[in-house]
Amino acid sequence: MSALDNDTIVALSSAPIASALAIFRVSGPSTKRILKHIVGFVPKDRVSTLANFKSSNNRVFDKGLVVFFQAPKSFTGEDSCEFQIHGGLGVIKILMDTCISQSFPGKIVRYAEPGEFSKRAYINGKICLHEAEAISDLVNAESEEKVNAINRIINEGFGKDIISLANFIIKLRAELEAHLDFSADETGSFDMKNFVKAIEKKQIWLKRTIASAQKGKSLSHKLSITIIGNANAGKSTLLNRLSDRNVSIVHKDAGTTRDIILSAINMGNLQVDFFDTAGIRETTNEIEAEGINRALSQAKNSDLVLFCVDINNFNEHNLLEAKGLVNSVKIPEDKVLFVFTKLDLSCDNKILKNNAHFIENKVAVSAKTGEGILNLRKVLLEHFQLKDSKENDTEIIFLRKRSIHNLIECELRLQTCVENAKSFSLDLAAEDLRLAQTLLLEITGKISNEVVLEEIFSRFCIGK
Ligand SMILES: Nc1nc2c(ncn2[C@@H]2O[C@H](COP(=O)(O)OP(=O)(O)O)[C@@H](O)[C@H]2O)c(=O)[nH]1
Ligand SMILES: [Mg+2]
Repeated sequence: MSALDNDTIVALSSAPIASALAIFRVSGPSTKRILKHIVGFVPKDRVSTLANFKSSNNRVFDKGLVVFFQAPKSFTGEDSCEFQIHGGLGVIKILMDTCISQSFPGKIVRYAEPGEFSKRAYINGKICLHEAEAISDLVNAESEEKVNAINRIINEGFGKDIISLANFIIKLRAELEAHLDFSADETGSFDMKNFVKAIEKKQIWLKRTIASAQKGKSLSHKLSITIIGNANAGKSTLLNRLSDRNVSIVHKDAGTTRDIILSAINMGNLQVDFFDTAGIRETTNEIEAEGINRALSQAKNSDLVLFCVDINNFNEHNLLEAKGLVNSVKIPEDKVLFVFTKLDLSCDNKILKNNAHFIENKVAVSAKTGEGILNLRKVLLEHFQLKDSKENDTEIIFLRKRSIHNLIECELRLQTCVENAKSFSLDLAAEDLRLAQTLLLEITGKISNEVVLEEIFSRFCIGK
């Protein structure tokens, strides 16, 4: 897939399953020819038109809507069209074959590669690189919160802000280089204070943007939370309570759960995978031992671990043992939340109060009565820096790792630039500005590298 590719690309943009309707997309120089063959004419630009669709052997195979987009006013910037057809796999296949049958030497019509429509839109200057990524993320977003955080990137001027910051840096750099190249008589003396003040103002914006993007990180993938703890601590009961249904078997006998039980739970617009696991204890039973190994490795690979401890069996020794276990399998302590269970059986909270100083991250619940469950949900959402209500999510933005990395690096560059300017090392300060500017332009794709582009677009959906 090169920038000079003159092929016409076709793809099914909706899911490849039998459905009522499907959307089929075409983009490239042969679009009009394909339309003339299938529809019999080129529909009016941007007007949804009802038509019969003919196959390569001139038989009507479906009737539906078609929209033609004349270049450059299309998503890709090329001539393109969209067919709205019936979503049967047979109909889809005939349309696809008919398009491909219009391929001739020098006028190739072929299947699109993943992300190729977006890549063409980017190459033709219709969208910036970070916007192409955001559109792909939107296609894969599962929660309303993530959709909002992505739209803050697409619709709320993030790209403009980045470009205006880059332009600002270019201007500062030009001024600085003038001081380096010409004498003070020609340029006036270097106004260090104002220079530093101007950069520090931009650093404030950058830091705020980075913080918003860091918050959005927890939306980047489905979160996973693993429930571990001693046998009979009430882990399965807790999973059932959080799931609002009986997912996992609960029994008074220890060692009931062995396999890992998954329950996908909606929390404040977030999808979280909860895993119930085998209770940890000394055992000679091979199957149970395997269950315990799996529990620990699942815990290690999760975003958070809920370590259940029966509050009525709680003592300092138990706790040290639990902490030792967590350390031995190399789960960082800040990834562990201790959950004291069976609160309803404890006559008072003295045990917890007296030992509170041993543990930082803790909550107490009764999975049986539901006491403390709301608080647990709140603590979990807070841990991921999200709120149950939507009021406070306005500053969360969703950016890819590469963009967050560049923003952080850019801010660091500006910081060193300030330091260099303060010590009047103007040549070093100018170099810092050059690097900061490059980092920003990489975000929007104004400076790009073919290998990076291939890597980015190959992860998109086909038809996008
Ligand atoms: N009273 C009371 N009993 C509980 C609670 N949670 C679990 N249990 C009981 O403790 C036993 C073990 O529960 P289970 O969820 O299977 O524990 P697991 O081995 O950690 O999965 C069962 O008899 C449960 O009914 C609770 O919050 N209160
Ligand atoms: Mg269990």
